[in-house]
Amino acid sequence: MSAFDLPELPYSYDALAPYMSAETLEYHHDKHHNAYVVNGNKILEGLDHMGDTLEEIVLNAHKQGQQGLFNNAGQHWNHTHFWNWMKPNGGGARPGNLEAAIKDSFGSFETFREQFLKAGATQFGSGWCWLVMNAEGKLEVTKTANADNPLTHGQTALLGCDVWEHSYYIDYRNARPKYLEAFVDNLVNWEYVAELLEKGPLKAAA
Ligand code: MN3
Repeated sequence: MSAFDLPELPYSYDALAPYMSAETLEYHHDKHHNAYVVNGNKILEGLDHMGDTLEEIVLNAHKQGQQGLFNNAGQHWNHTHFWNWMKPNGGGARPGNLEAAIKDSFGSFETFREQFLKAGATQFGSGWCWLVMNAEGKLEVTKTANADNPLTHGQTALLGCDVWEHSYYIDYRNARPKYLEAFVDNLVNWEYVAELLEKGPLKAAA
């Protein structure tokens, strides 16, 4: 991989309103995500080949303690998925395979929802909350700080929510729990989550 590219949003800037405003998406995608891409590319230029895929670069940066590269590559990976984890008129019913897996691991969707909201609300400072598939193939809820993500924990990310203040402060001010509820109930693209579940464990040879 020679350089990171900023992907386009899979919908228009105003498509997620009122749950996530055009102003939030303009800043979050055009400024924040773009900065991770630009800064990551600058760091990559000064290093030997770090990998062929973004996943390999994230994992190699983590292993080699390249913190600057890890922060930018990790956030590039996180945000590239984050845009796809949302859609206009999101939330609602889950595809059958996903619903069955959630019931199998959590007992009910409500239990998963509670755990996910709690993980996001209790992540101290900046970070992410996740629905992951662990090494045993079970689903679980986790949280990570800053740019960290399930890749470095040997888990497959199925869903992630950005709880950095830049993701919600324009629309929700300090009410992170309200943002998390809107994310799960009105924004999540469950079809994309089901696709990732179908793909199964990430086989990153890093
Ligand atoms: Mn962000």
